[in-house]
Amino acid sequence: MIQACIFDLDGVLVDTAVYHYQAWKRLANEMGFDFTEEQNEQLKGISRMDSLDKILGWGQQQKTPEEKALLAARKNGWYVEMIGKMTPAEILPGALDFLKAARAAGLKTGLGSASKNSALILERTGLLPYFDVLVDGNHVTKSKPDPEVFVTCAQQLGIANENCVVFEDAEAGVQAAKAAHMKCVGIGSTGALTSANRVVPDLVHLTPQDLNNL
Ligand code: B16
Ligand code: MG
Repeated sequence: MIQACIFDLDGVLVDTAVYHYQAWKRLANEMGFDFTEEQNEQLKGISRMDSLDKILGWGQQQKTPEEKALLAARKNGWYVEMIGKMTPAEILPGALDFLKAARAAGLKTGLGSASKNSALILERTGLLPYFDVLVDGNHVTKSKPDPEVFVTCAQQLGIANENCVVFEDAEAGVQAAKAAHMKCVGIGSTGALTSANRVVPDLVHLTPQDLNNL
């Protein structure tokens, strides 16, 4: 019996991937190389430092840990400037209505995001009041596909893992949900995220009542 919904942020509730892409691209361009939107797909759901390592690999750049910290901070400065201007109009289709319906149906709601900027994004988009618990990159040490972020969220919600359903747009996140023994709804094109229990294009196509038939 499903008792809680745990939502990933980027790609499920809002599309911040476009801002991540712009900021990482600017950083790569400063270092003298570029990467494609297809490559950017690989950065979805993984942490800031893991993203930087991948990008540096694409550009064949060697950096010290100190240089990497400065580069990540530089990218984050540009990113925060962009997300600081987000509005509720940027909530993805169906997300707000689904959150409201889940809470009205008595389900607990939690956030399980890799982002260290989740509070600012939720505040800017007006989504903050719809969550019982927030767990993000500030509270965990291991990145998805490790299940730590979802397990921590379930613990804080006081709900057994088996009774939680995770909403994810990234393969690493689907694997994390499965490793936590939670149900998983993939958000994206059907055909991708094949290990999710069900894949829907967006939250318009789902009701809380559907969750007990996953
Ligand atoms: P930050 P999610 C993830 O968010 C993004 O998908 C990923 O591209 C990003 O690197 C990660 O957050 C860290 O974000 O730099 O803001 O800490 O999909 O887990 O909500
Ligand atoms: Mg995501």
